[in-house]
Amino acid sequence: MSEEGDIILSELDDEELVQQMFDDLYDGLKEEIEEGVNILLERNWAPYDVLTKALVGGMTIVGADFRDGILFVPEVLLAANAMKGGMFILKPLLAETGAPRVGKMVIGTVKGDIHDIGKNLVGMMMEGAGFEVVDLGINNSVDAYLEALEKEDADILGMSALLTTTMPYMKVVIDTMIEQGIRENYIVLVGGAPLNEEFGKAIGADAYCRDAAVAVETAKEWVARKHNSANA
Ligand code: B1M
Repeated sequence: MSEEGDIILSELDDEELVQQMFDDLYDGLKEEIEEGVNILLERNWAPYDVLTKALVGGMTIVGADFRDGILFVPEVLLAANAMKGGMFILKPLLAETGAPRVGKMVIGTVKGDIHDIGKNLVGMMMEGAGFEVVDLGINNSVDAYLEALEKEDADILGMSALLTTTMPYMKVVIDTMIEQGIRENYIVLVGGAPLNEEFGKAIGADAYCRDAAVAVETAKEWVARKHNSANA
C-alpha cells in the first residue's frame, strides 16, 4: 500500500482520486500514478476512460504550466515518465478487443522532435482497434519512414510532430514519396498539438487527426475507402 503523507489513494472516491492523480502526475510520481490506474480499473473504469480522463487530463495541466513557464523540462520529463507508467498498464487492456487485423500502420515522430507521448497513445489506440502498429520511435528521417513502409508492407503512414519547427518535416517526407512515385500507395495521416486541418491539406497528407480517437476513426474510414476503390 503506498501513501503520500496522509493520503491513501484507495480510500478516495473516484472524483477525489482523479484530482489526486492530476497532482501526482504533475509531481511526476510514477508509482502513485500506477496505483491510481490500477484502482480505477478495479473500480470497473473502462481503460479508455482512465487514459483520457485521468492521464491525458493531468497532462493537459502540465502542458499549460510548461507553456506558462511554471514548469520546466526536468519536471515535465518526470510527469511524462509517470504518464508512461500508467500507459504501460493500460496498453494490453486497450488492445484486448481481439478485433481482426484491419490494416497496418507505421508511425513515428519526425526528425528533430523527441516528443512521443501522443504518438504512443495513437499507437495504443490503433492497436486497440485491431490495427497492426509498427512504432519507429522518435526523430525519424525520410529514409527511416520509407524503408519501414516498404519492409512492413504497411497501409498507413502516421507522423507526429509537437514543435512548430519540426512539423514542416512532414512535407519533406510526403514530397519524397511523391518524387519516388509511391505517395498513392499509402494513406498518410498526421497529428500533433501544433498542427491543424489546413496544415494537413497544405502538405498533402490524407488527413490531420486531432487526437488518438480521431486517428482511429480516420484510419478506419481511409482503409475502407481504399478497399472499396480496389474492389470497384
Ligand atoms: Co515539449 N514542447 N519541448 N517536451 N512539450 C511542447 C510541445 C510545447 C507546446 C510546450 C509549450 O511551450 N507550451 C512547446 C512547443 C512550442 C512550439 O513549437 N511552438 C515545447 C517545447 C518548446 C519543447 C522544447 C523545445 C523545450 C526546450 O528544450 N526548451 C523541447 C524540444 C525537444 C525536441 O523535441 N527536440 C521539449 C521537450 C519536452 C520534454 C522532453 C520535456 C517532454 C517530452 C517527453 C516525451 O514526449 N517523452 C515535453 C512535453 C511533455 C511537452 C508537453 C508539455 C506535453 C506534450 C504531450 O505529451 N502531450 C507539450 C505541451 C502541450 O502539448 N500542451 C510540449 C500529451 C499528448 C497526449 O498530447 O502530444 O498533443 P499530444 O498528442 C495528441 C494529439 O496531438 C494527437 O493525438 C495525441 C493523443 O490524443 N497526435 C496524433 C499526436 N501525434 C499524432 C500522430 C498521428 C495522429 C494524431 O498520426 C496519425
